[in-house]
Amino acid sequence: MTATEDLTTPPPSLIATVARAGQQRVFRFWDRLDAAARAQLIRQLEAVDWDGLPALQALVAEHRRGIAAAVIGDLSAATTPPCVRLGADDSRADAERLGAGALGAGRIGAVLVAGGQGSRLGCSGPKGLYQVGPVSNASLFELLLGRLVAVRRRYGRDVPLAIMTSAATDAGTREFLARHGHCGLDPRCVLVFQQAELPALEAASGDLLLDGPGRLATAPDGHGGMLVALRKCGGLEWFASQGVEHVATFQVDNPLAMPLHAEFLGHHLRSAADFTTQVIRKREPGERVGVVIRHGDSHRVVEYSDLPAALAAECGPDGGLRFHAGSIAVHAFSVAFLERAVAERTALPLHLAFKAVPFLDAAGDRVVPSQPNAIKFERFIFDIMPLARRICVVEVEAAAGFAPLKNPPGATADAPEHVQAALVARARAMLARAGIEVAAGVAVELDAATVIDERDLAAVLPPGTRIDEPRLVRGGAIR
Ligand code: UD2
Repeated sequence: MTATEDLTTPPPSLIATVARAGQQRVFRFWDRLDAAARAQLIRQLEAVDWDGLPALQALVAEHRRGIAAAVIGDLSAATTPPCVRLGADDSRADAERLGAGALGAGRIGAVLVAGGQGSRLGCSGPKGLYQVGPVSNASLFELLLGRLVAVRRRYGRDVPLAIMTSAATDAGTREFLARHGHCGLDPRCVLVFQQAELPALEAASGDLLLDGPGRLATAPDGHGGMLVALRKCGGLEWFASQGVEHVATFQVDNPLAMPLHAEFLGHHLRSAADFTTQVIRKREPGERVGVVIRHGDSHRVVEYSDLPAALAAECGPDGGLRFHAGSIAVHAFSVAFLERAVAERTALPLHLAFKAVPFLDAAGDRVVPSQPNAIKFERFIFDIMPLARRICVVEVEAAAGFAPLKNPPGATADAPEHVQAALVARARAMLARAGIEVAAGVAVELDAATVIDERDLAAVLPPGTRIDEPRLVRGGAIR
C-alpha cells in the first residue's frame, strides 16, 4: 500500500482481526484521518502480532493482580561466578595476543544498540547525537565509532559494525551518519538496522492505546529485539560474509565502553565461550546495573529493577556485596551462538515496565498522564545467557570502562557532567601512565579515533611533557 492511496475503509480482513481481538477502538478516529495517516495506521496495525496479543494481555492482567512478571526465583543458593580481572590475570598477555590476532584477522564484528528513546535524559532525537566530549564536544556516536577507527588504525582491519535503531531513532541516526562521514568508518562496514516495536497496553484494561488519531502507542521491543531484527535484515549473514566469527555488543550511552579491548576479546576466545560479559564490581547496592549470578551450572543476569533491595545489599563472606558482578552491557558472542539463540529466541522472556504513556481519550484529546497508566514490553539480550554452553565473566575497572549517560544535567548520577568527569579522569590516568603531567583542574580528552592506550601517546607526547591548557590529545604512530 502506498501512502497516497485513498482508503475509505480499512481492509476487511484487518477489521475482522482487530474485532476478534476486541480492539475496534483503534479505528475510532478513522474519519478524521487523511489518506497518508490512514495508510500509516494500517501499516502499524498490520505489524501487530495479533496472535501474540493475548499473551501480552495476560501479563498485564498478572501485573494488575500484583504478580511479579519477572520471576527471579529462589536465589538462596545463587552465587557470583568467578571473574577474570582485566589487566590483572596471569593469562593477560596471552589473551591480549589472541584478541589482537583476531582483530587483525578481521574475525571480530560489533553491534551497537541505539534504539532506546533516551526518555530519562530528556533528549528528543537519538541519544547518540548527544554531545558530551569534555573538550571536543563530540557526540556519543563520534566517541564510540571513533574507537572503531582507532582499532582499524592499530590492527589494520575494519571492524564491521551493525547499529540497531528503532522507529524513534532510525531516521535521525542515518542522517547523522551520512552528515558526519560515518564518523570516519567505511560506510560499507556499517549496517544500520531497525528493531521492532511492541504495543504499549493500557494497564487497567489490557487494550491497545492510541498515541494520536492514526497512531498506536508502541515502544521498541528492548535490546533483545536485536536477535530477530538482525536475522530479518540479514545481519548475521552480513557478518559471516566478512569473515566475522565473534561480535562484541555495547550500548550507545557509555562512551567509555571497551567492547573491542584486545585482552577482553582474548579472554572470550581463550575460554571458548559462547557468551563473555564485562562486569564492574558494584560500588553500592543501589547501583543501576544488573548482576551476573550463577545458579548451579547456569548463569544469568538479574536486572537491577528485579533484584530485591535486601538481596542487593546482602554481604558475602569477604564483607563485600554478595552479588557484586555488575553487568555493564558489554558482551562478546560467537556468531554461531547467536545463530543458535535466534532459533531459540522464544526463550527470551518479556519484561514489563509500568510507564506513563500519553494517549487519546474518547473525545480525541491527548492526555499526558502524570502517573504510570500503561505497560511497555521489552526483551533483554542478556537473557540468552542460560542458553550458552560456556560463559566467561571479565571484571573491568569502572574508571576505565563505564560511565553511562542516563540523566539530564544536574542529576545526582549518570548526568553529562559525570560522564565528562569520567572521560577527563580516564585521560588524566592514561597520560600519567605515559609520564605526562597535566596541571590541576585542566580538562584533557583522548581523541577516540587515535588513542586506544598509552602506546599511542609516546610518539606525540614524550614522557615529561606538561599540559597546562585544556587539550584534545591525539595519538601518533606506535613506535
Ligand atoms: C541497562 C542494563 C543494566 C546496566 C545498565 C548500564 C538492561 C535491561 N539493563 O540499564 O543492567 O547494564 O544498562 O548502563 O539492559 N536499547 C535499545 N532498544 C530498546 C531498549 C534499549 O537499543 O528497545 C538500548 C538503549 O539505546 C541503550 C541500552 O539499550 O543503549 C540500555 O537501555 P536503558 O538505558 O533502557 O537501560 P538501563 O539504563 O535501564
